Amino acid sequence: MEEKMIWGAATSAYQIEGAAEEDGKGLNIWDIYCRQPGKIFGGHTGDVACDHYHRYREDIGIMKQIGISAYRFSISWARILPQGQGPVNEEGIAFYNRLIDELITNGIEPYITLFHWDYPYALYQRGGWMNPDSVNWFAEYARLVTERFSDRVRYFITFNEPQCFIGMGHVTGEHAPGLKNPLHDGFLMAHHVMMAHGKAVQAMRAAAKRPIMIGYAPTSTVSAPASRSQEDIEAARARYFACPEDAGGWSWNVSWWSDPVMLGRYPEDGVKRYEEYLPDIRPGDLELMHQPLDFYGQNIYNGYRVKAGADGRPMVLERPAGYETTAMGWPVTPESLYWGPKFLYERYGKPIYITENGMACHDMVSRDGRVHDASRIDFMDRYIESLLKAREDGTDIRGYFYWSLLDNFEWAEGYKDRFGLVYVDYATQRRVLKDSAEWYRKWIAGGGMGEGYAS
Ligand code: IFM
Repeated sequence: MEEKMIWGAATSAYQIEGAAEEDGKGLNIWDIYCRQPGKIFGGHTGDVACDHYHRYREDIGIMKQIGISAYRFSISWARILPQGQGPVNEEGIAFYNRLIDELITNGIEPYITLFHWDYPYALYQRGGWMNPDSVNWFAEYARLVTERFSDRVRYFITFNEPQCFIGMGHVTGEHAPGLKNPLHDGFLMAHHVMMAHGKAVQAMRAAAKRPIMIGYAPTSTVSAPASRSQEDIEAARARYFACPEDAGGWSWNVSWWSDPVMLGRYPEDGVKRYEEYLPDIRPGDLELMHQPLDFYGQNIYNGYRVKAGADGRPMVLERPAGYETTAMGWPVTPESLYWGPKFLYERYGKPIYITENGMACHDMVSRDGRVHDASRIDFMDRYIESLLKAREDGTDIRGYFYWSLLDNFEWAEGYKDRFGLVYVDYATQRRVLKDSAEWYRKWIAGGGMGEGYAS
């Protein structure tokens, strides 16, 4: 690969910023949801989080120390548009201007995600993603972000993990706004989200102050072949892109959320399987969703193994007894960063960024004052090795963002789970760089195939 590989870290607004009601910010659905008893572990909220709103300079200093060349963060929609649309909150814009300027001064490329789950409460009260106007609301917000920041920011991502904010937020109900709507509503909201993506891309291209790069960041659990045989590889690929037979599992799906955006059509098997839940798909809807993109992001944490069964159909293998897991019980499967990007690149043909990858560990500050997170180092080492192997084998991979820079608010799990390269003591807001931050620093500084690597 000729293209340079970027090494970054990612966060999202609600998970780190805090300042929930400061400087004119409007409320979002997570502000409201967290205040309902029993919804979040320990009754935690994002009201203060990592206080990044006030400590962003220190945090950027840490990024510089680690040596990351790119930082992926999200904008809090309600911080800059308190009602979701209409009057602009200039103090909110000023915060992001300070953040962006500080990143650039420190030689770190900003990657803006427009939407990472914190939907403005005022728009939710108007029907949220169920309302067809949500398409225009998002495009208006995207236009504003582009007008204000594209003089300095080149990379933009529309949505982070639409599977989660629709599936977990509006169908299974464990995330904000906590709805358990019928599946038909889920499909309608998904349709609106992808139209909102397309309309936003059009608005952003029109408003950009200079050429910008736009991508999309869904998530997937990767289907990896049990062996290198052609049959198993085909079986794994088929399973990865298939729409689940059980419509209840629909939202955890690659092709439903990406084929319309990347290829301009819904996957055929899904259209047949989910016929009874489908919204009214009007002429022009799919064309709108399918706007030219510059890259395709993917959040990948783990996967499962698949082999070709005797009847040729994909068979998912049981995990072996005692398989490796993270502190949250997620399987550790480094091969996901080989097969996921490879299959996605073959299907969608766009440069790939791993927009999130990481693990939660049982981190603690030891007596020597340090955080010895050996298992995170091993995880990163093995996952990155797979990713670079895929790159060597011809998958066009442009970057890797570790999730997350800081320990932060892990949604329904509150502050229980720690994903950061940097430990946060929430009582004092003291930051401690973990051993993994030092490992990543060395990696980027030229160890292995760090910055500037070209195969
Ligand atoms: O913290 C989340 C992030 O907001 C979205 N992707 C998965 C991460 C870990 O659960």
